[in-house]
Amino acid sequence: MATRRALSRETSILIDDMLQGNARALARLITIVEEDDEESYQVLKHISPSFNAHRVGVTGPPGAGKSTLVNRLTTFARQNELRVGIICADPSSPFSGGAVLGDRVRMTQHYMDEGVHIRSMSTRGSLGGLPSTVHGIIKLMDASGKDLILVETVGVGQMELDVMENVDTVVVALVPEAGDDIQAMKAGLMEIADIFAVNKADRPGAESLVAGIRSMLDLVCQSNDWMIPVLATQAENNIGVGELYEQICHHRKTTIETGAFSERRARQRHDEFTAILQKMVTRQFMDTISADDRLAGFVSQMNKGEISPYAAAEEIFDTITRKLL
Ligand SMILES: Nc1nc2c(ncn2[C@@H]2O[C@H](COP(=O)(O)OP(=O)(O)O)[C@@H](O)[C@H]2O)c(=O)[nH]1
Ligand SMILES: [Mg+2]
Repeated sequence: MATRRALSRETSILIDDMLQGNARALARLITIVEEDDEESYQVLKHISPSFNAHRVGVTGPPGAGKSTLVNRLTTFARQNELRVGIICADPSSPFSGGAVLGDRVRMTQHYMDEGVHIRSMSTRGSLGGLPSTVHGIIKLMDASGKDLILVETVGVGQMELDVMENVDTVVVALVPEAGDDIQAMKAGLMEIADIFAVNKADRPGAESLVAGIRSMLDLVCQSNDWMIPVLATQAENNIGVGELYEQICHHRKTTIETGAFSERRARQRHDEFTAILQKMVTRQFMDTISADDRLAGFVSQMNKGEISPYAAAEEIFDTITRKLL
């Protein structure tokens, strides 16, 4: 077996501090988890298994007003004395890094608030963080005692949809622009939304977008337990955001009552377990292959095109598992 590193003393102290609510310790642990290596595994293994925060994803096209909504929702949560974690995995401006700056400006009031921890993840190239990393950060924030975690992603790709698999409530933000409802359908946003926020409702076309989404929802089979609300919001003017906040709370309450909440969490845990196991097995196999000339031979034959990837994988798999079992 590959040697498994134990948690370093330094990291162990960081974890203790983070569990006491120390913001600097939390920030440093997030950096460790972002590395997605052995140390990050150990950190995630050690943090409390009892998670209490409600995890809310806010997704939608760039410019829909997601950051503004998150900012407003944070204000409501703070009025209710909830501690808030914000994760912006929004690379809307990967070239200039403007997303981070913009979000900072939009969330200035919360930057000075000790009850709010903000983390931007747009440094990781176009995807703004891998789903597994975002999931790790969500857990860290949860373990550090946050009550509400808001995760902002741009709803454009599979990665972002995967991030949304890791939350309890998904808010899809759209704006009244030509064909936005159709865009939402194409991007797979209709399937993942628990709540729709038609933002920039001060602009023309908002009402018809609300109606369009409602009629689309009528076509798909909705669960009887939760009727997906379609709300008109003006994040900029703080109109309709209180209702959005209430619907988020309502979604939590309802799904806990129906059992959908724990079902979703169970599915997330299972996906996570499978992903971890896959990584561990792959790493172990790769180590074994590089330490064994015969096995490495299959790989180089495969690289040269002399045998197929299927044949190489099968030979190697059979050889290793015969030894193990
Ligand atoms: N007209 C109008 N503009 C808004 C509204 N909400 C946000 N905006 C503006 O839309 C722009 C994009 O907002 P932002 O929150 O950064 O969008 P994001 O890319 O989805 O995070 C900003 O200039 C906001 O001030 C709204 O309700 N009405
Ligand atoms: Mg944003």
